[in-house]
Amino acid sequence: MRNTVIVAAMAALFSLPLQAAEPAPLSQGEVRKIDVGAQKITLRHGPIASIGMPPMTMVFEVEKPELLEGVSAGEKVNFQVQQQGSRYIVTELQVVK
Ligand SMILES: [Cu+2]
Repeated sequence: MRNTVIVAAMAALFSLPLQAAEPAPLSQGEVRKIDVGAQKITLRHGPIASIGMPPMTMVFEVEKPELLEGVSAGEKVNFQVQQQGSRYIVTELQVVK
């Protein structure tokens, strides 16, 4: 809450649009494994600036199973991830054609 107020004050001060209104840029990855039942996806991903994560291969949760539709292992994807405590949740997933 306090941070929100500070960010809002700074945005007003510099007449910039609020960062919160804009989603973080998508991160790049390659699909290693998909588990639709468990709503999980294993990605070899590049750096994720929004959560300060270096490149690695790891398992993510997906916000909803529909995100995994039409996605296969081996495909390159752009994705958005949100950190909730120790959970990393993919909220957007696009196959790179
Ligand atoms: Cu990671």
